Amino acid sequence: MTMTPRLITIAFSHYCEKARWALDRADIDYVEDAHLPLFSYLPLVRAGAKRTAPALVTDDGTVLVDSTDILRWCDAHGRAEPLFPPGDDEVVALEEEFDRHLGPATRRLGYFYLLKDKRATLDVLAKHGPRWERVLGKASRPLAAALLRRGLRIDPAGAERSRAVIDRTFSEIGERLRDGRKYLCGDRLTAADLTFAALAAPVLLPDQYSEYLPREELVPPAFREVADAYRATPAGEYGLRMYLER
Ligand SMILES: N[C@@H](CCC(=O)N[C@@H](CS)C(=O)NCC(=O)O)C(=O)O
Repeated sequence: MTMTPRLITIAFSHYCEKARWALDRADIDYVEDAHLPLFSYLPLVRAGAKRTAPALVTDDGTVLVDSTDILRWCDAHGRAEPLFPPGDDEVVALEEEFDRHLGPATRRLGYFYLLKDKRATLDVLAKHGPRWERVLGKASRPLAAALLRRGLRIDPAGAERSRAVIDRTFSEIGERLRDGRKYLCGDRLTAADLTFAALAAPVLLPDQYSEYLPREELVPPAFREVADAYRATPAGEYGLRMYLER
């Protein structure tokens, strides 16, 4: 029996955004099973996945527990040009590098600014996931924020380290783009481009990601300032350009 693939997510997670982008691009029919942070554990464990979102339960019941595996599955089952062109080791290396370093850094910096602001946090928590999670998430916001802060080491020193990782990555990508190329590898979008743009989204705040962000007027000014600075860099402009093609 085949079923519609189910993507289990933390709705606003950038790794989940990466998976959604690949599935949408490959024109694959799927349903999103969206949750709030921490509440995501139950459906993930039930599906036999790891604790991290996203996980994809495919049409034959296979469970993919990592966003990179989901991208590869899209290549095998979708209709788009492959995100991993056969034999292109550079795409593989860049994608892996962004996953390991850029993703955790943008997540920490984004949470650092978001969690300080109660109204902005509540706005994000109110948008997706089952109603009971949103009600409970709202009521337990201080506890949930404390757990996230501890679990992800979201503090001023951590934020500074993450900022340095993002700055380094952005300047390396800026260097790469200096010869005027439109994409990181070759002349079309690959997993490297998609992964950079999705994982940079928490600091670029692309319009196309706005349904996962606090409403414009609730974005804390310090957060907006940081995002504006990243948006103005060559790597930031390029990330936003990838989003225009999303
Ligand atoms: N390598 C994983 C990372 C995914 C990841 O870090 N997901 C986060 C959300 S942004 C998560 O589910 N965290 C919950 C936890 O680690 O307990 C992937 O690419 O799928």
